[in-house]
Amino acid sequence: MWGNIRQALSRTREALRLRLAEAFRTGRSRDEILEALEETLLLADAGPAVTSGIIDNLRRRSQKTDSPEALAGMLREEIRALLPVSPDRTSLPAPFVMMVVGANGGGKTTSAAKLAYHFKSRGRSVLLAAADTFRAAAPEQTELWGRKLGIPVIRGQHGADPASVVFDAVQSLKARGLQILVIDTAGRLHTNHNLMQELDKIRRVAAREIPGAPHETLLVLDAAVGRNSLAQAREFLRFSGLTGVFLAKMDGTAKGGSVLGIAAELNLPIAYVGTGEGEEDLAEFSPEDFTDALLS
Ligand SMILES: Nc1nc2c(ncn2[C@@H]2O[C@H](COP(=O)(O)OP(=O)(O)OP(=O)(O)O)[C@@H](O)[C@H]2O)c(=O)[nH]1
Ligand SMILES: [Mg+2]
Repeated sequence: MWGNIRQALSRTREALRLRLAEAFRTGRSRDEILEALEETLLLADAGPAVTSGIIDNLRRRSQKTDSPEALAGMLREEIRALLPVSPDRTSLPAPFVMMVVGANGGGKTTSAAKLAYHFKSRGRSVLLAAADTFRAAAPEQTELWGRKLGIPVIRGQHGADPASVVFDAVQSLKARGLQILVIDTAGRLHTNHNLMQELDKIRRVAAREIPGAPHETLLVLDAAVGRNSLAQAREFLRFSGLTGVFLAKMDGTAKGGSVLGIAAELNLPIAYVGTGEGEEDLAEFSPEDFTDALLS
């Protein structure tokens, strides 16, 4: 029913499979293998720093054993070790406030709806806040999701202060005794400081009403943008106390290797992966599953 990482990575795996088979072809020398792997990792958008880190480690570790099988095993270990382990999100304490942030069109509203539905399906009571008061029709988009998924939505008027919508949503969460609040926010560019500060204000309002809130702030990144989203991600990290990444639209790209650069260079765990446009197209990210899906 729920999407899975393996299926979402099919385009990436397709792009890697022949190259990996070629790299590890019997009879190749260690240097030939390493050179082919380096090209493959760069092609998969892992980025120069992560790629040279992996290759250096493989070179060092393969002094004694350099069979293709041994190198393939080491590659798997190196990739796995780069991915920060995500905290277990199966039994979140209540009340729990989760916020999604990111650039325009990255997939925030869809991902917020998927998250709300994900928790609801696990028996939690959920509320959605449509705190994107900037883009016309944004609150309606969240309301549509709410109606479809049977999840209540708190919204504001177009142009209202998003922090006031969050204030209302937190009050409603408490008054109704609901467990999890998922806040959708407007798309913004990392270069726009006013909008970045608005995120800080939303956070402060939430924290005043529920200590520790927002407990989770996920940066929604479009997987197809790959490494080009890194500069943007760094600014969000600075302003909004990110706790993880929601990598949306993984199903539409062969650049799945960008996960490695994003996770390692930001030192942020990937929490979830978007695997399609529907409410069930969400996968919890696990470094093991990702590595297996990528390499086999
Ligand atoms: N294939 C696929 N499409 C997705 C996924 N997540 C979102 N989308 C699509 O991406 C488009 C933009 O999604 P939104 O959720 O509206 O993005 P947003 O970040 O809220 O956009 P703004 O509010 O305008 O900044 C929509 O057509 C979604 O259906 C995903 O995981 N896979
Ligand atoms: Mg949106």
